[in-house]
Amino acid sequence: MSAMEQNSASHDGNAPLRRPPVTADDFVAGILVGNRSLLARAITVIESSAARHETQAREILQKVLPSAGRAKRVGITGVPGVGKSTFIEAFGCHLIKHGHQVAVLTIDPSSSLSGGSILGDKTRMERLSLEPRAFIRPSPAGGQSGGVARRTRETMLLCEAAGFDVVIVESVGVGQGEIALRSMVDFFLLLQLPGAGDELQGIKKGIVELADMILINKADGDNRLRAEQSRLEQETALHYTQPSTSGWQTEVELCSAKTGEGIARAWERVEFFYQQLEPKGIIAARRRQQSLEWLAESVQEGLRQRFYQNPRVQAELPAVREAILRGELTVPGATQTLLAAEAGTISQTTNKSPPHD
Ligand SMILES: Nc1nc2c(ncn2[C@@H]2O[C@H](COP(=O)(O)OP(=O)(O)OP(=O)(O)O)[C@@H](O)[C@H]2O)c(=O)[nH]1
Ligand SMILES: [Mg+2]
Repeated sequence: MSAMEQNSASHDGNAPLRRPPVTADDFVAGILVGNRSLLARAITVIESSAARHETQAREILQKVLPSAGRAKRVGITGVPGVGKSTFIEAFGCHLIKHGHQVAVLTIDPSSSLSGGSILGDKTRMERLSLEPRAFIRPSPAGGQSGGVARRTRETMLLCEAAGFDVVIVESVGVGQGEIALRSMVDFFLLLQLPGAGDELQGIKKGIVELADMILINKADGDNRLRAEQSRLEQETALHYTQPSTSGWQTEVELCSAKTGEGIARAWERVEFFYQQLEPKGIIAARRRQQSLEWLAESVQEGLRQRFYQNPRVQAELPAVREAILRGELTVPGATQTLLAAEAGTISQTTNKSPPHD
């Protein structure tokens, strides 16, 4: 069952990893019995963009698929400082106390710069990270989706197969990330601050419309009254927006991640959401739709990769870019040239003319 080849190659080639080889079957067997270390390593394989990992990642996913899909998938977003980490700590601990196994996939937008927020989250999710029934995985933010890691969907499936019945995905509330997050979770929770209007909180109206629940956090101490006020305003505003999920009226609740008030209530509402919508097939329908969106994205990513890895494109690209910079070639013309190069239908390069002005 174990691999014959030695998998000691590393990314840069000068610091070989001397781990014993692990096959896709090893990973799958480990994940299915809830082995944390193999789960974590499988996620690393999934997140890798090395070609040999991609093949193994596909095999792992294919094999865990029948055991995935049973978790409640909850997305959490909100502007920096709203209390996402503090909330997830309180919420996660509450769930564990009630017998759940909780996976938390957090996105670390700063990992490439400093790794700072991972350290921050370790201290802010201190209790949760010590819970044997919790699994916290920070992932580097993905390029295009801005705020959700490139492989969050796959990671979620692995966590489900490993037995986690609640998967929380956190995204930083700064823009398009929320749309990507909405397209991979069942329930979408937006944390807001008391008092300030949406504009001041940097939250676009479109994001509010994605929410199944708006939770006004920090509703404690002097903030309590302002939080009540915000709730009324939000509720009024919601009268004029389309619900994010058909058959579910978006709710506004108050909570304090710090004191724990409202945390139990928030989970009750999530459970109620499933009780109401699952029997009607609304969750399943949403997931099917999400799979199609995922397929479209995945095909796009595959095409983009194949395009830029094509040797003819690589040969053509520098000259085409130069020609655009010199103002000699239009972008549509350049695109046509590159697509034709990829398809193998032309072979001439754009800069064959002698270099004189
Ligand atoms: N009073 C009060 N303070 C809170 C509450 N929740 C979080 N805080 C504080 O708000 C600050 C930010 O909390 P975080 O949990 O780090 O917020 P975050 O949304 O994860 O922030 P980023 O990771 O930077 O996006 C911290 O100082 C928390 O202690 C709350 O319910 N009440
Ligand atoms: Mg945080």
